[in-house]
Amino acid sequence: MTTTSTSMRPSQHEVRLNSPFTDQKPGTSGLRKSSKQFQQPHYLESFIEAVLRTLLGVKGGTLVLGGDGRFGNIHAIDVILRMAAAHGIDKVIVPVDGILSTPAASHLIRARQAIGGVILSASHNPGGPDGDFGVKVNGANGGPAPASYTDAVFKCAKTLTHYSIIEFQPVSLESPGEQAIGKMTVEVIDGVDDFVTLMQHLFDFDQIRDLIRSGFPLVFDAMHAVTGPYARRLFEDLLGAPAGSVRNGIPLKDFGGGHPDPNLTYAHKLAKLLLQSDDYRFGAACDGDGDRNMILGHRCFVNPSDSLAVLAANATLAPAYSDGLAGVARSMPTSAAVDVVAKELGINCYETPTGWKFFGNLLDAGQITLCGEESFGTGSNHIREKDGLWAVLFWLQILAKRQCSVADLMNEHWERFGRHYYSRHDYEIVDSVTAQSLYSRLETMLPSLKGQIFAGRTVNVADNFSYTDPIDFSVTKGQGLRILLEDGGRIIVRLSGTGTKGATIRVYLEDYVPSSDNLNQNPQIALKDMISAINALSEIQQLTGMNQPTVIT
Ligand code: VG1
Ligand code: CO
Repeated sequence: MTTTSTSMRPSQHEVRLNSPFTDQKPGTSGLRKSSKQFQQPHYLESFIEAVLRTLLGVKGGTLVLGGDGRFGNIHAIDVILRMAAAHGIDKVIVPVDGILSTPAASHLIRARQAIGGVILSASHNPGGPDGDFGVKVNGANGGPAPASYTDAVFKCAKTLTHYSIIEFQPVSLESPGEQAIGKMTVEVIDGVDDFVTLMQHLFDFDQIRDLIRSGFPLVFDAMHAVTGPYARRLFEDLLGAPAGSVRNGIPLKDFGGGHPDPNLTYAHKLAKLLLQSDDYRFGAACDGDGDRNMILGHRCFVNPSDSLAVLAANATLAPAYSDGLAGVARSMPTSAAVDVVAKELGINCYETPTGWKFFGNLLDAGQITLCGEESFGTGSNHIREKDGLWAVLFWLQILAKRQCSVADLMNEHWERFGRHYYSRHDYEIVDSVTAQSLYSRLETMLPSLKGQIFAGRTVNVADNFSYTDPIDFSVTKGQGLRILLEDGGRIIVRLSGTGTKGATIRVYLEDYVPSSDNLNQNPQIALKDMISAINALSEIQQLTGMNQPTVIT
């Protein structure tokens, strides 16, 4: 039973009561599932109904909508537009072809004073009919919705009996212009323009252009995901990099069969170009939805935790940050490299749980300017998401000012601040029950570790990380098992919240050496005692049946 496009009145469809959302992990932003799961009848619709019932200001409000171009993007945009119209949204801003990166969405929400945005992406997870799809909901500040909102959405979804949608032919997303669905305006915009203008305000494009033209060959891998159109405009059209500097620049529904996660495993072709050939001086890649980044120099991989520290130490070289930083923040498993920089700068450094949403309050309150995560995420107060291309431009800005190589910059940084050797070991697609029991067993062993010798050092702290937000005092518990050793060594074990197949166990390893020490070891060798100590304690290899991690970063 639906109304026709001429009457434009919302029609009620009955949705089965056995809600499909009961398996959603609590506290996770949005919904990330297999494309197959999203194809179940009314699955997407029930989630969107709950979102539109829970979001503030829907009637008469403006919404931003777009995605990373993966399989399901265009269909979801069509459904969400018709549901938004049925719920009384006044205007939806959609980019051409529905292609919108997560950072560009965050910027648009803020710039257009929208009530929020819906971003269609499963981020770094593969796409296509056999891959994953996702719906992320951001609030009016442009950032990922807090747990209180997502919990309310799932609560609402469980009790739905119907959803509202208008029957209407799909809106054309081919070129900019205004269209209407009933009383609602659909404004199709160039999705690249606003973001590029923002970047031009933050960085000195003339200086970066001079660097690139001075014989500084660079390569950017868009991994056939969302950043291709942005990167081509930025690097090739505006900054003078030769055509072809942006590789895999056309967004594809299945990312060309790849895994759009910019790390040494999934972006190995790019890594090889920088680490094993002499053709390029700088390389970078972003993930599916454009919020992550990997930075590479000639024969030099920049660890993401170090990247944040380098940006903080050199921030004043970029016009946007020339007045200095209010403070910085990092997620708990991110190395303390930025803490050392913050100490020297005399600014606060906050430690938050994993996930960008925890930076939101600190950014909104003006307590921090830069923040980052070990998982290739870096960002600033210019938006409320991590921003892959922003980080790449920031690095180029610093290199343009300092006129040195990436490797020289890293070496100088360690000589000044000391080095945090760092590595993350991921065990992917582990049986969920096995992973949970390994984690619980390890947690019960922690209290007896305190004061003991572990990996040859005294254990100062062994606990499960709990966070009290310094702005709203909300408490978030159970954010990862920590073993903190004397002299700054840290071992952390967490279960991933973003995987869709089984469980992923992440083991984070970190050790600090002062600048007088050996700064040029392979991290796997520098961390070998910690690696064998945690492997033995957790029995991770016996319990998972895996004799090595799936991904080592
Ligand atoms: C991972 C990362 C985390 C990041 C999250 C979302 O989460 O570890 O740092 O914030 O992905 O990134 P988990 O729970 O799998 O460890 V994205 O690019 O999906 O916004
Ligand atoms: Co992402």
